[in-house]
Amino acid sequence: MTKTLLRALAGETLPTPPVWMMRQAGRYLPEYRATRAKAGDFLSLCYTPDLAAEVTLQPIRRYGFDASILFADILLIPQALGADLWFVTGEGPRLSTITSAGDMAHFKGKDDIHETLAPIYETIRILTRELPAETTLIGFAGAPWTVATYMIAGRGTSDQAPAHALREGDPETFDALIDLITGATIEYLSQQVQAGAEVIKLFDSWAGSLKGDAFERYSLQPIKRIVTALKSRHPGLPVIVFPREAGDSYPGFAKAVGADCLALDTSVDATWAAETLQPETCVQGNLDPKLLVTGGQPLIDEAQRITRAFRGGPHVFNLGHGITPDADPENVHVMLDAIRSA
Ligand code: 1CP
Repeated sequence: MTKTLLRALAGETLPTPPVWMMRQAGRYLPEYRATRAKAGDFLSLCYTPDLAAEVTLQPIRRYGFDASILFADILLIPQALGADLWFVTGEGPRLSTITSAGDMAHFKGKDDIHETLAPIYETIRILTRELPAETTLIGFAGAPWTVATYMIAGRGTSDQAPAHALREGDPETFDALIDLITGATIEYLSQQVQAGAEVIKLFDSWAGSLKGDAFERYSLQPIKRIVTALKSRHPGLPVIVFPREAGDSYPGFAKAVGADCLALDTSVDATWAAETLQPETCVQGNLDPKLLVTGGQPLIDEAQRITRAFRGGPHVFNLGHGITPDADPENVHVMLDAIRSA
């Protein structure tokens, strides 16, 4: 096995960690903005395999990252299930909302999503042909709780209040929604693997707003169900999980869900994580994306501090959240040089 990402995910300690970035294909790159303009809008870009493959490849050409992440979005599953989805430029995603069981009555079943999602599988097939031999292809989906927060509120929210309200006020409807998303996600990711995705990442971006029993029931358990099903269908498939802002629920999480790697957000201290989390699992993270905006010596120092902190065990270098549109593309070269010379 020569691909460095796969080696780290298998538990190997490497002299230099494999590197990729969350949202590495995105608006901070002029070539992304050009291809997006050609597609017309964000969803057309996701559903046009040639163009989606092109933007997936752009950061690989520019920086030679060790991994490439499929260009798509976590909100394509809601759309495939029958929710309305559109993007408001400069604001973000908008979806139809869910306030009662009636709003889900017209949804499709978990096995009926592939007609909508077929272009995504085609993007993966193109990438398996076009990616450099040493680059690992990561497929992904949102975790059920995070996807549910968007489906219920109809947009991104800072406190996920509408989702919490449905969870507490109408648990039957909420549980049915989580179950539907979980089942659909298993089918979607399984098709991604069949098309050529070598690693799967699950993004639970809003895991941090669940506490105690609710965290266990709606972040951990659905993720565990997905990981278990995928690994039984695709033995040996490596899985990365990102329970963002899970705080004191990070320890034990990867093991509990059966994942191979735990992605860390910016709030997690690398020295603490090296002592507490890395002995149980490969860790991924966790440079603050703001440093790619501001750059300079603080960027170099922090990239090297993280690299050195995790040097004693399996580590995948990444950001603690997605790179932002105002990041300077030159700073990514600075980050890579810093990691390699740490
Ligand atoms: O204007 C544009 O061009 C759209 C910006 C954009 C991009 C580049 C969106 C809208 N989605 C994406 C691609 C994307 N999204 C990828 C693949 C590209 C890559 O990583 O290189 C991935 C993995 C995602 C995942 C995603 N989408 C998450 C989970 C990760 C995270 O950031 O926490 C979430 C929450 C989304 C929803 C979403 N899609 C887009 C936006 C702006 C948002 C967030 C909306 C909000 O919360 O308000």
